[in-house]
Amino acid sequence: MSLDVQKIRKDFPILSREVNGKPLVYFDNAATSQTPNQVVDAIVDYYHRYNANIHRGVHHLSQQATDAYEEARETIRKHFNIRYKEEVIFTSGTTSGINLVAYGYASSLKKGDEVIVSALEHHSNIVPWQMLCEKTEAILKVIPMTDAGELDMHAYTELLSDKTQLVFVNHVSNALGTINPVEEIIEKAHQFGAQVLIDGAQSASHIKVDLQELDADFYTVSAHKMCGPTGVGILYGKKELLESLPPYQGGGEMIDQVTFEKTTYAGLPHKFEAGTPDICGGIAFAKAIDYLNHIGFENIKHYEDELLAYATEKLLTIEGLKIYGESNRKTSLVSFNIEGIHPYDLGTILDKMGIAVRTGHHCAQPIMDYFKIPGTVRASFYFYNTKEEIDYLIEGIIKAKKMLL
Ligand code: 7TS
Repeated sequence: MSLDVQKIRKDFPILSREVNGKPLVYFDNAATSQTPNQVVDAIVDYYHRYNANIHRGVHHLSQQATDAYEEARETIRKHFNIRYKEEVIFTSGTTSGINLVAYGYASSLKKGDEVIVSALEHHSNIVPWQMLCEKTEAILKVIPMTDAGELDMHAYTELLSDKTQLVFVNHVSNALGTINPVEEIIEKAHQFGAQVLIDGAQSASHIKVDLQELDADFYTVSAHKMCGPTGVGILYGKKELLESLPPYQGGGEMIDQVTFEKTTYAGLPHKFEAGTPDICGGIAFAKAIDYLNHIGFENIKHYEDELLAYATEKLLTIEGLKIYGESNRKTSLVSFNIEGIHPYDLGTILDKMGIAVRTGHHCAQPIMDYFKIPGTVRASFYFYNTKEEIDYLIEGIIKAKKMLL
């Protein structure tokens, strides 16, 4: 089945606005995706009809909000084929999910233990582990990358040993779009008894992930990259591992009994959900997942592959343009530079034409260092983008090139 993109675009009023007097072309979806009416309506409905704190009140509204929030958890569980509802921890997004796990391992890692990260990571999946290594004197090892922007899997195999405790890799690189072979990474790590955290910030929006099949130990997601609101996401963790980790934050909701002598903690998932969560955000996240499933991930993938192939082919006709990230397993994202032009300058001119791209290091400085560049221009597509918009980008780049060179 093909997508009726014109019909889909009607769900996103923002796509019809103008920027700098030109129709908006929104190609910054890897930073945050746009939000369809169905999700915005769910947010409005929550605040109009049943805004209340959850898990606490005997009153009607509190019960209604609690039921909706727990139903949202169930929708998310089903979508990712997670075995138990307790394994779905609501967080404020990928960054907080990773920090929760990194904090938790501080009490079990020992001096000389090894943890493995990849060269393709967002800073969110580097810095928390560096902080963990500083605290525990564990050693951080890095899976190197290749010129094509793929992980060197042979080198990965060599890094693994009985000392390896943890491996953390993103499913999809935000700077290059590479889809990493996470199945193989997980399987190999498990052979050494190591646990694996997969950063799913860039994958969950494009790929339907089956977490039982994937067998990741932890998986993190941000709602705002998959048509949901900002400030909410989930951490999936295998039950026995989550049970063994200490709570991340103390406060209301996460306790069983509190006395000044001793506090006992609530069971999963509440142990990791201190304080009032983003109730509306969780409910809206589930709506976003329903929306995406209604469109269908197979349809999304098929259409986005077409957009990627089209954009890649057209971009490469521009003289002096180099694309970074040449894996043949990519999501719909192109990161590029034009010889002699700073990415920031190109991005600024494109913005004047109403085209939103991201420029800079994309919070992935080690990748930029590898290519010895200050940054790239990144155009990241989603299922509501069109080939006509890509044509407009190409025209824009050609015009900008004339102005800048
Ligand atoms: N990991 C990856 C792979 C990401 O792409 C991002 C955000 C994060 C973690 C952090 O997610 P957050 O929701 O907690 O902020 N990436 C981007 C980006 O590429 N441009 O802006 C944000």
